[in-house]
Amino acid sequence: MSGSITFTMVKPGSVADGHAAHILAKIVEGGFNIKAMKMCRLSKEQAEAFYAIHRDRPFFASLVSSMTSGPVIAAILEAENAVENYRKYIGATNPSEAVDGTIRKIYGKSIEANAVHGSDSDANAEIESDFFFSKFERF
Ligand code: IDP
Ligand code: MG
Repeated sequence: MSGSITFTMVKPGSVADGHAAHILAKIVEGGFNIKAMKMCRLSKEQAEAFYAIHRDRPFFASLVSSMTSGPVIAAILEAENAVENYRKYIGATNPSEAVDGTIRKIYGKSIEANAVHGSDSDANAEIESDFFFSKFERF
């Protein structure tokens, strides 16, 4: 398959609730090809760096706390127009505003605990993929 990449994480709340396998199955069913994947737990410093763009937002401390509360499953996905198509597939940031059938609508519990991450641009997909994966872990 050819196409572009995006980066995703199954967030700690969804892993803790036992939804990871269902979410990963849905990602594959959606036509997203897994190029790299691992389970890991972010340190506070790593979560702060990953979400640095949101440093000044009122929810930053809470976001970092929830993203470090347990392991995530991080993955690089490939598809045609991966960034845009994956964001459509996961749904709006706020699960209550997400379209029926999207991952965030099904598995999201709140605007913060919204089940999954998805990159917002091709440039950030590369930066975020490099943040988590060495070239030896990418296929
Ligand atoms: P995105 O994940 O849809 O790209 P962003 O605006 O980049 O949304 O926000 C990053 C993450 O920060 C969201 O996925 C969510 O977990 C959290 N977040 C965003 N807005 C809020 C908010 O208003 N309150 C609490 N958490 C938020
Ligand atoms: Mg974002």
